[in-house]
Amino acid sequence: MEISLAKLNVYFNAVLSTGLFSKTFCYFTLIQEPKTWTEAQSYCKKYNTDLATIQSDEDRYKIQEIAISMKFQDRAWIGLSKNLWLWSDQSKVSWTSVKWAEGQPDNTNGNEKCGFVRETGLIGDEDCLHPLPFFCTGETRCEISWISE
Ligand SMILES: [Ca+2]
Repeated sequence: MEISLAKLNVYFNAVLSTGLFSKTFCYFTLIQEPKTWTEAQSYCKKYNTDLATIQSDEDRYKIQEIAISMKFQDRAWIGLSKNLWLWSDQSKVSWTSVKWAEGQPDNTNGNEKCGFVRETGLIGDEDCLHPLPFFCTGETRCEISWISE
């Protein structure tokens, strides 16, 4: 059976240990249960990861790949927030490598201090208390399944 990349679902746990699949498939994990930004960050950290950092074409491609495979068409928190716009791990944002969605950031009501990513891999700002699905980074919660023909 041939397994195409587009049919891979990225999910939870240990299939990787079989050695059948590349680790790159679990670069990010999408958690579909909506949480506030802070709750989402805590959730990722509980599994020894962090909210996703998205600042390269490869990162954007991974987001798109996961979104397609999980039929996800929404916004999801990533590890971006401002006072000074930092990633969740406190590293600085490389603004040349961040790509905003059209019309973003718009800081609606002056209250959008956290970053989300769309299924396109492009990012925007939103009220941190707004519950959204979210992307964790890291490899501790990865599982791969696929749909056969
Ligand atoms: Ca916004």
